[in-house]
Amino acid sequence: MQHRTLRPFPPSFLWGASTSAYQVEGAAAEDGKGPSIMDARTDRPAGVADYTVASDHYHRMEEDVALMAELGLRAYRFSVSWSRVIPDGDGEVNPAGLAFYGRLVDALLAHGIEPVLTMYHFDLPQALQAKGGWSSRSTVDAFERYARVLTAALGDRVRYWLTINEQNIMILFGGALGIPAPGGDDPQREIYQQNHHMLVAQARAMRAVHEVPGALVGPAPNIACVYPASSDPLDVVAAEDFAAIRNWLYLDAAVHGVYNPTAWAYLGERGWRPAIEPGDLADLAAGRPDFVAFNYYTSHTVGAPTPDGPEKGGSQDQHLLIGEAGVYRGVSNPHLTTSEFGWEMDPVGFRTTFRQLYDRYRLPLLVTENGLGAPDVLEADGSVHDPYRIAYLRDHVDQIQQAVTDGVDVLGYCPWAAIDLVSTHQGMRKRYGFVYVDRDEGDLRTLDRYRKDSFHWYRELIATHGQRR
Ligand code: BGP
Repeated sequence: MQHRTLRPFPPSFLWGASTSAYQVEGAAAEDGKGPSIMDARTDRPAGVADYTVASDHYHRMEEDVALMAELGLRAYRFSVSWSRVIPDGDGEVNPAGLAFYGRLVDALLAHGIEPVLTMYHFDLPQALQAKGGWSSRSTVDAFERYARVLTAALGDRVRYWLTINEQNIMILFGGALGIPAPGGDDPQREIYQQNHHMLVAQARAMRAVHEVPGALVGPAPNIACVYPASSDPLDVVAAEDFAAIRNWLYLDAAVHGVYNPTAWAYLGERGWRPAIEPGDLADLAAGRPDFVAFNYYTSHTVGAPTPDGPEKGGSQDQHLLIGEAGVYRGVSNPHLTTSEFGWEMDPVGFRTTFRQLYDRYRLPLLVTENGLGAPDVLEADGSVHDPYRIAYLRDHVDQIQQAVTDGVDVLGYCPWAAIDLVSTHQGMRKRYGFVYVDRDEGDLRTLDRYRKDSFHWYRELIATHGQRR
């Protein structure tokens, strides 16, 4: 039902915004930073921006934090570049790299902005990749050690910790993100071995965070409700199967420390179950989150598969579903419109996703990404008119309040992105920020910052605690 009397946002609600290290920082080889797999990417079409300079946030951090303060942010969700802190992933700590994040955290706190720190957002150190990446058990140990380096350095100032950003999208649609494909005789089996290693690494990192008094930790997958294409019971089963493979596999493991049974059966039937070593299940069981963070851009709609397909697909774009033979077939939802980049926009599905998450896990929920990618235009007078983004965000905030009124415990909302940054595979022409960054794909121009119309809109919304929107 649509509530007519809405509950206000909780007083402690964290109005925030998000970025990730490799997409915003630049300075890809400065102050001792080692290369990450994102620096080593070779799959971008010619002319699409790389991450060498990105939004130059590394050099303009104070200016960017001042803009966040002007926006009124109560939280800023960013990620740490693992290879900036430990250049080869498991060796010497780079004090200059660590110091950057110390300065960032101090700048945020000085403005009353709560830091929300993601340990790992797609950018595995290239040196670890060269040693097998997540196929190697040693990467689990390296991640735990890295997590402990971060908590030791920043645990006195950072309260909210996120482990791994969108592990599920890395596993299911890694090609769209530029994650190197696994080798081996059966790459799909290998990918679920990598997934298992990440789950164990995440569990150990959660335990490490809990050794810091007062620190809170959560996983940060991309979660989308999955609709059946019709009331045909076979479509309903396909929707449940895809939800298990896409969503619940990751969160059942993170929250309850167990594999989701539907997903486990799917893996078993295909011969893709990972090898589980002694101690892994105990590690999974011991890593308990305090909250669930999730990214939401769109819902998905699926039907039962047709007899001969479709083949597993989707590597071109993480949210344009094709399907998987014998499991599900992605279909477009006739009730939804799409963004310029083809992603369906579904604010009501956002509320449904909140409800499903809260029903399943009964943990506070923190939105760590949500937003609209569009090719914004900088006008001659320095303004940027992005009414489409305001409409998207307003519709989604409306649905958060419906979810709050439903009784869901919502900690905060960190839309993507605090400022423009380089998209995962569409460069600078797909912008998300409240702040425009003056550069395009190849031409770095001034890199100056300009407030978009959505900046002024969001500032007003935060100032009125969600009332004026
Ligand atoms: C999520 C990622 C982000 C981000 C966003 C938008 O998958 O966590 O890193 O980029 O989606 O995606 P894109 O840049 O492909 O539009």
